[in-house]
Amino acid sequence: MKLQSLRRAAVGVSAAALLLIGGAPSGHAAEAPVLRDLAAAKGIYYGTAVSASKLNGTYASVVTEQFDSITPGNEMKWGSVEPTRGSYNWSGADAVVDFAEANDQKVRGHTLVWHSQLPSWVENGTWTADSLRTVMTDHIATEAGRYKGRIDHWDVVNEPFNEDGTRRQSIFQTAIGDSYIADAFRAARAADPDAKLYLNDYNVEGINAKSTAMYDLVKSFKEQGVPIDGVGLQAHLILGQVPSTLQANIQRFADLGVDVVITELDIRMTVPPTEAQLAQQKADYKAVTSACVAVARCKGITVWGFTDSDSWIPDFFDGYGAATPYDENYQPKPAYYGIAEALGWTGDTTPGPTGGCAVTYTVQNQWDTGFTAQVTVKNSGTTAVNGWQLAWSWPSGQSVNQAWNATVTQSGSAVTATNASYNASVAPGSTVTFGFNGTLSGANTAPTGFTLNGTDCTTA
Ligand code: 9MR
Repeated sequence: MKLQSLRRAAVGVSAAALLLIGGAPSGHAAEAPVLRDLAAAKGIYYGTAVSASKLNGTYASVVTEQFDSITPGNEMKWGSVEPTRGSYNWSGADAVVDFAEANDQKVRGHTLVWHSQLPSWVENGTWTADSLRTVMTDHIATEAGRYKGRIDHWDVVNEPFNEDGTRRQSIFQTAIGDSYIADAFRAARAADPDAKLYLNDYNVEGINAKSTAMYDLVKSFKEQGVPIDGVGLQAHLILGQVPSTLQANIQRFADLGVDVVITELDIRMTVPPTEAQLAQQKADYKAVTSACVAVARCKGITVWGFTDSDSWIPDFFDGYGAATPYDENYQPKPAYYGIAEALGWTGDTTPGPTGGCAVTYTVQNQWDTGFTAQVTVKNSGTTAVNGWQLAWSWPSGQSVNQAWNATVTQSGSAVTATNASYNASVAPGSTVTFGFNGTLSGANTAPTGFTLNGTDCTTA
């Protein structure tokens, strides 16, 4: 609790908000899971890529609350830090590292050597093997040296393989040759001996030609004493396509004597998402997280952006999106609960709103034997409700026989109204309305004591 308070204080969350976030002030509202705490209890970290320019407000609050590792999405890339030769811009990278230290988070440095987002003076330069090797190792010495002791992992070399396992013909490969990767790792070790050094790539999550090429390279590095500590499996996945060999692949790298981390997890789908797609995404996030938890040398997971409002997917894949665990309004999606469940959380996956709810119950029409009622439920809390059940008890023998905008069931005097597919989500401050016809046996006393997903609501 002390640690959490410090985290929250560090981003300036008010005392009133602290009460709402940390506690369950109304009824028996479920406590939202905290991924970083759940992950720590399993011996791993849970991280997110961040954009330095967005590290304020709600975005920053969620990053500090939920994650214990952050990765700058772009700010440490060569093109960002040295756009023209010899002229450096460390502002974004510094901001991310400073933020992490203020919030008790580790930093994954991303990335020292990559074919993409290179400054054009490197990409389009005329190089000999020696001249480019020197420029590359100087760059590593400068950047990894600047952050020496402050970076947990470095992605030393990113995406060096083609899909068939051959080497990508990057400027480094074509100018320096196969040895550039080992050269880069040696330079990184010299620059920051305490940072764990990673080789990172995509489409290497399952066992395939590309991941086998990575495996073979790591094996040869271990045999030759080239300093490597781990491999990063990016995991930019498609809905419903978590590779069945993910855990076995993690295990085979672990067996080589290196750590494994998931570095850029996202799971994209066609948009707008349906409830069924969001449920599948939950299962997929849970499966990836479980595979990591199952292997001792799998040290952590980073999602590539935690909110759908800060994800690269819509810009790169036409018609796809919704790839992260939070929606565009920072509300947790089912995927978030899938992660939490894989980390051992056993709470309610459809908690009531933190901060409460308010019900307005109106009898609109009444006759001898029956009546029509309308129920409006307001989410007066600070967290979204995704899927809801409103429960109450009849005081004078009424029963429901036909409902609209909800499915209503009754057992004895206990009534449960469940959302329709189109009104499952209730954002903070919003309302949802449904109605029904009931039958009477005498009086028509209005019910009180409504609960929304177990949270007590006030009645108007
Ligand atoms: O998230 C990054 C996005 O903002 C950039 O536009 C993009 C440019 O290539 O790079 C994204 O991050 C990439 C990461 O550095 C390496 N693996 C693939 C990621 C998604 O493209």
